[in-house]
This record gives sequence, structure tokens and C-alpha cells, in this order.
Amino acid sequence: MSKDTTTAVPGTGDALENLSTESRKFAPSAEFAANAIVKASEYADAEADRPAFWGRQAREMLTWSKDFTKTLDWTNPPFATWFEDGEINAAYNALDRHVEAGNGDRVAIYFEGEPGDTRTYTYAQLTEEVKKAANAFEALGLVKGDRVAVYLPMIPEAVITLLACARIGAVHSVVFGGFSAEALRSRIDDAQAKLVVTADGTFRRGKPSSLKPAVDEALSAAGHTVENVVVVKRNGQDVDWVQGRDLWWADTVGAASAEHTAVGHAAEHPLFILYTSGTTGKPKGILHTTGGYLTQTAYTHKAVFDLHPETDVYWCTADVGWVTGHSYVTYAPLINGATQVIYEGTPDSPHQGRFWEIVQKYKVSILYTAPTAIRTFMKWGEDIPAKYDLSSIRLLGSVGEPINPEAWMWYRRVIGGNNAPIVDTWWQTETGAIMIAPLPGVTSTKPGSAQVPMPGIAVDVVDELGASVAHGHGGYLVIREPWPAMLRGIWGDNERYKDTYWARFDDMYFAGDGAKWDEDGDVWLLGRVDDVMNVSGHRLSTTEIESALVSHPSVAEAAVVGAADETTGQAVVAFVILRGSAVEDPDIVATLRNHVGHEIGPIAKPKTILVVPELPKTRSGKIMRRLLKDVAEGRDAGDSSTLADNTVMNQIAESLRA
Ligand code: 6R9
Repeated sequence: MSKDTTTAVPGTGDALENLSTESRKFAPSAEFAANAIVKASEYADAEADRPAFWGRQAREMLTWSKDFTKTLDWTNPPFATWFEDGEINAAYNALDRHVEAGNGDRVAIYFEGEPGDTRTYTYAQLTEEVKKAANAFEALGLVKGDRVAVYLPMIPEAVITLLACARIGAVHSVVFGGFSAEALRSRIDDAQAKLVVTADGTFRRGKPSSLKPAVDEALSAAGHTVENVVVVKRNGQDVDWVQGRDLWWADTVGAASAEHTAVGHAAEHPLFILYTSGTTGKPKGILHTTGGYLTQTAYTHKAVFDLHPETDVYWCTADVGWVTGHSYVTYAPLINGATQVIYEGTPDSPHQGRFWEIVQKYKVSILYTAPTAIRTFMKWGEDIPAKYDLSSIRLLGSVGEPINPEAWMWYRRVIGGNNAPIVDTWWQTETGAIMIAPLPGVTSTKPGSAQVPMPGIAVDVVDELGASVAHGHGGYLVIREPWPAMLRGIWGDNERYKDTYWARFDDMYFAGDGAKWDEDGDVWLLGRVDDVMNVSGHRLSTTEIESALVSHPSVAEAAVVGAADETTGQAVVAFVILRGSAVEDPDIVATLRNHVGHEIGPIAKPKTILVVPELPKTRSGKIMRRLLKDVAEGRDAGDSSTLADNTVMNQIAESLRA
């Protein structure tokens, strides 16, 4: 490994040629437009005075325990504050206030477990559960500002835990259940968590799959800060138990009082940390605070999904381990009083129609999922969804990676009955909430484009020097003005925050994505321009996987690239140089894949590992990943004239032929 600076210049290449020819447009039906909550005038209202616009949303969408007098403070960039002197409780906004308003009997969550077990929570019941969890956590000694690591499957207890933390001002840090003990350990250590909330395990494709053993392994070494582990019984498997440290959820939360009064926390009080891959090895703890985050997530959820809480049934398929499962499962839908579906399992369990069976069963009207899932459904065939009644669907959303026009058209025709608007939503862990998306009752949608910045959001596409590019041209996606849900920093590392996002262009947030304006002024996202891969919508760092590979004694050097993949968008392809006798080991590829799985998690396992004699490097020693990507994608390697040794590519080709 060694960092590659030879990134492709966005706005060139085949993908862009295809995009430029896209001329199909779909206007919302007259009926949809007439009933839409947010109208076209919102853009001008917001444009007139952005901070004032967000101030209006903050008061309209949320209940503050203490009103604010200030909106944005940007006197110390890149550190923003929003609604700074206001006080608010996130859990009160998501729960209690709906009960107080007489909506306690409305369903908040329809839970569908993978094995087919179900649970329904009304707003009154969910409020009670969160109050119990808040009491239980406080009884364990948790106080405002303490960090809680959450390592749970997609079950209601995940939402309950997050809201209970928010209620008492504890800061949650969710670690995706697919990450390894090692990844969990480093995140627990970085955030200095005091409590871990986990489960014995979950179900994956009909089989029990465990979680608690990874927590035990992560906490096996001395020196960590964790005092207790609360364990939800989910799949009933046997677990090891550390007396005095481990507690069953049923014995703690289950036994706690259901009386708990929420107090307001400062608008800038930390709400959560969520780790995401960056261009260097160490994951970044993205920090979000309360008032601005809640304002923008709630507003965008209402505006982009046209949420009518009395009649809609909303289903976002994201896991709570990702930001989408925070913003658009845990917070925004509940703040907006929505009825939502939560599903624990995979789309093909026990059969490939499971998603459509769920849509039919709960009469889902708004479905929010990822392109990688849509492409998988396409592969399985349209006769599968055709077996179910999908007529309840009136709006479709997409998130996580660029959606190719073919998948977009399939989604519209097969799932959306040729009628439901599709909202392609661009945003990031760092942005906290949706930044670019159509407004479904206003925008004529285009297959493959996220199209327009949200009202109140200032997006631009700039060239290498930071100058705006003209319509019809590509460059780097930037955000010109601070926004309410923006990250407030990287946990414990202000310098890295400045360097990563604000150093590339003066006074502008650099997102790390390439983008293009088309002739109509719509935005097209072109993928990452840095060393971050996007596999099934999950961000993985090339450097992090390379570090994992070279940490194995058999590996001398490694280079990782994201190669285009029909289903997952990108797939991890690793090139490795082996040490000594490892070359003769017939199982080395499997060994290395498992090693990466152990170091980072199963999702990071390379799809392909190619053993090569050399890696292509520039004279300054930088690996030319561009050339390796050509190999991985089956093309002739491009210009290799800057290589220190230009026979290397031939050696690689030879070794792969052998
Ligand atoms: C919400 C989320 C962020 C990265 C982002 C970009 C890609 C997300 C996209 C999209 C094109 C979309 N991305 N949504 N690319 N069109 N609609 O996914 O957050 O996990 O932090 O990933 O995902 O590359 O920079 P996160």
C-alpha cells in the first residue's frame, strides 16, 4: 500500500457519455402534484434567506423546550453552530409529543423478524419502552455526555436504545453488526464507550448468526472503558457471561419504571457518533449534534417523501448501522409521526419475494431502498414482484450510490406501476440529511439523476481550482454554505476534520464525489473521486483493506481497487504480492479473504484476490491504482508511461494468464 494520488478527473469517460444522452423525463401526475405537501415556491422562500428558512423549519417541525434566538453562527468556520441557545429533547420530539397530541394509538413500528415473528408498537407503547430504557441506562450510571456503543441487529430494541440515549443526553455510536470484533474494539476505544448494547445474535438467511461473542472478544483485552454490556435475547443461542458486567435487556430495561421526564438538551449537544471510512486507514467518528440535525432530517423526510403521517406506511430498508438507519428510520420518521416498517433480514429469506410480501402485507406506500438491492431484484426477474399486490406504493426512493438509468426505469415500471415518482437522494454520513433530491410533487424526474439541491442547500460543481463549471460540464461536488445537519467534526480530531473536508477548496465543503451539471442544470453524481469504494452502498476504504491484507504475515504488499460490478456497483479486488513459501499455499486466497473478514468484517472481504509478482508504481513510489482498475475491469491497461518500471504491467498480465 501507499497512497495513490492519480484519481480520475471526473466529468470524463464513458459513464458521462451515457448520461449526457438521457432525455427521458417524468412529471408528477396532476393528482400527486395537487396533494403534495411541499410546493415549488419553497425554493425561492429558502433562497431569500437560508438561515431564516431553516429557523422557520426548526420551529415548525420540532417542539423546543427553550426557543432559540440565533439561527446560524458561522463566525468560526468550518465550525458551525445552529440554534445554539435553544434546548430540545430528540426523544420527546419523536415520541411523547405525539402521545400528548392524542396520537398514542397510531402505529409507530411494524416489526417483521426474519423468521416471520412480528411485533407492533404504537406511539404510546414505544414511548413507554424508551422511558424504561432511559431509566435502566441511568440506573447503570450513565450520565449526559457518556458514550454508548450499540452493536445490534435491525430489531426494535435498536431504535429504542438510540432514542433512550438521546433522551438522557448520552451519545450513541452504532457499529454495524456485520463488522468484526476488531472493528468494534477500535470504535469502542476511540469513543471511550461506557456501555455496550448488543444481542445474543440475529438471523441471517434462516440461520442464527451471533453478535455477543464479538463483543466479548472486543472487550477481552484490558484497558477499555466499558462497564456494562446489556444483551437483548434475540435468537436464543448460548452466550458466555461475564458476571457483574453483562445484563440481560429483559432484566434491566424490562424491569425499569415507565415514568421518565425528558429534559431539553442544548441544541449543540452531541447526539451521536457514526464511524465511516475515509481515505486513510483509520475510520472517522463523524459527530452530529441535536437541533440542526433534527431540523433537517425531519424537513427533508417530509418534503422528499411527501409524508402524510395519517395515511402513509413508510419503509426504509436501511440497517441502523448506517446513517440512513439513523436519519430516516430512527429520527425523522418518528419525529414526523409516521407509521413505518422495520425488517430484520435479507431480501431473499426465505424466498426472493420477501420484500414484496412485506409491501403487500403492510400496504407500504413509500419505499426507500438502495440501487444495489434494485439491481439484485432485476437479476431475480420481474415475475417475482408480479406475484404480489404492490398497488399501495405511491413513492419510491433510492440512496447509497448512483442509480443507473436502466435500474431506475425498472424500479419505476415494475415496482412503481409506471406512476410512482422516484426520488434519488444524494447525501452522506457527514451531511446528516438529504442534500440533493427531486421534490416529488414539483420536479420532473430523470432516470439516473439526483437533480436538484434541497431548498436551503447550496450545492455546486467546481473545477480543480474551485471555480464553478458551466452547465454540461463535470467536476467536484462541493457545498458552499453551512447546513443544519452538517457534521460538527470528527470525534477527537478537529485537524482531520479541517483537512479532510475544508482544505481542498477554500470555504467550501468537499464531498469527495465527482458530479456534473447537465444542460438543464440538474446534478448527476459520478461516484467517489478519492480512495473510497462503494460496495452495495457501503463505504469501504481501499487503504483500510490494504492495511488489513499487509497485516497478514504472508503478504508483502497489497493494492486494492473498486472494480465496476453489475450488482453491487463496485466490488473489492485486491492485488497481492506474497512472501516466501506462501506462493505455494493453495488456500492462500481463502485465508486472506477470511483475514480481511476478521480484521474489518465480512462486507470488506475482497471478491477477487489476484496474486501478482509486482505492483505498478510511479517513480515516487505511488501505486497506480488506475492501471490495476483497468486490469480488474478486464480492459487493456491505459497509459503506463509514468511507471518506474514499465514491464510491470506485462508481468502482471503474464501472471494472471498463468
Ligand atoms: C447516505 C449515504 C455517502 C456516499 C456519497 C456518494 C454515495 C450516496 C447517493 C450516492 C450517488 C446517490 N451516494 N447517495 N451517490 N447518488 N443518491 O449513503 O451515506 O454511507 O456516508 O455514503 O455514497 O459517493 O459520498 P454514506
